[in-house]
Amino acid sequence: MTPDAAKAALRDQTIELPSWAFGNSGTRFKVFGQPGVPRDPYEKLADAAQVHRYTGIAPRVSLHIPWDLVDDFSDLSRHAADLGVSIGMINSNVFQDDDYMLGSLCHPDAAVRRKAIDHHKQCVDVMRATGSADLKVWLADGLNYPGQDSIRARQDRLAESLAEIYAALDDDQRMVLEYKFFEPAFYSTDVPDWGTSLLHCMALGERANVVLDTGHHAPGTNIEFIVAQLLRQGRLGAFDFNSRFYADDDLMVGAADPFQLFRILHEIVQAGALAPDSGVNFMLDQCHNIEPKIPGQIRSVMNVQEATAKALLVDSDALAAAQRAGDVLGAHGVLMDAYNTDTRPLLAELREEQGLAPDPMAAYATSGYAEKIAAERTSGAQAGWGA
Ligand code: AOS
Ligand code: ZN
Ligand code: ZN
Repeated sequence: MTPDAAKAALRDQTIELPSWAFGNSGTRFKVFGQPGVPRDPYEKLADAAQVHRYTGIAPRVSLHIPWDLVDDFSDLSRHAADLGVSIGMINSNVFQDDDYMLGSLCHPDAAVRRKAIDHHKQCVDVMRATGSADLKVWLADGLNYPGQDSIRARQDRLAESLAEIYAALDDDQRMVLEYKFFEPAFYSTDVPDWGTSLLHCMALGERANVVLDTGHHAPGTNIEFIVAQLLRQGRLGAFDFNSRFYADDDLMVGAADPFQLFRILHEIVQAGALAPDSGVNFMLDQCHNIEPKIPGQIRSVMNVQEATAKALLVDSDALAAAQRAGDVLGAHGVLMDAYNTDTRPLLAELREEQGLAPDPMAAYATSGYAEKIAAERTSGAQAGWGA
């Protein structure tokens, strides 16, 4: 597509930010605190709004319950609107309570399953209060040892629990189910892959779709194939974008493998799934352990935007012609020409047309916001991972 057509498509793109990316995070070895870290969900939204302010394409913030629990969610929603953003997906959390040691929706004890189902119903209430359209479910459920529980019975319990949660949704609300091949369970995870997620979603109904977290696959997995397949079925509900070198590293998207990100976005563009009404929510799921959080999010949004611009610049007519002709190297060359295009000048131009600074990283760095929050947020505990 031409640069002008690419710019038109880029104007419609939106990326959702995770509230937890703004809190302190780390590994099991150490959590490094940073100055100015948000002390509550209100301050997380304020920081997320900075990312939108400088990039212009990050207007929604995903919440995690209970990390982002507040007394009045309508008030939090109004606060978001005042800041120029809105509340996106509501993530449930059934992995941090002692009761969930052996699972949540798949747990052998009906009382624990009841607790986990009721937590999801509480999340649906939060969706009603915030106007959020999507309930995002990721489960830590699984087994560490063969024989620990029945793999098959756990799938039956999962289907039953999910059906009750799905039935609690309003007609205009969706559920999205995230898969992950391992961690924290090391032998067998209950929703380990896109096939399992898709089977449960298909049994639930049309308003249940799959979440693809780019860090949740075995090394070498062809993620763009999964993207293409889910799009064919109209079942790709959302991305959790991040980068991984080894496991679920949650590093900045596009940092480890920008070519993979391009290949994923090429499938999205080919399927016409970039527009906001495509049903695919482009979300980041990252943790900034050693880099500053707000610029970390700005960089990530820009990485997705740059990869999208490259995917839009693919000469699809030339590509189709080469593919029809069986011209292997020609077709590959068309794709690589787009990937090797420097899209930064085009994006700088687009931002200027939208009244934004051409370089969001530089604009944020000179805004004084980082210094202001470091000076102001000196009392109280940080909110974030595990808060
Ligand atoms: C966990 O590995 C998943 O990526 C989930 O999306 C999770 O809810 C999120 O990363 C916050 O911990
Ligand atoms: Zn995720
Ligand atoms: Zn993850």
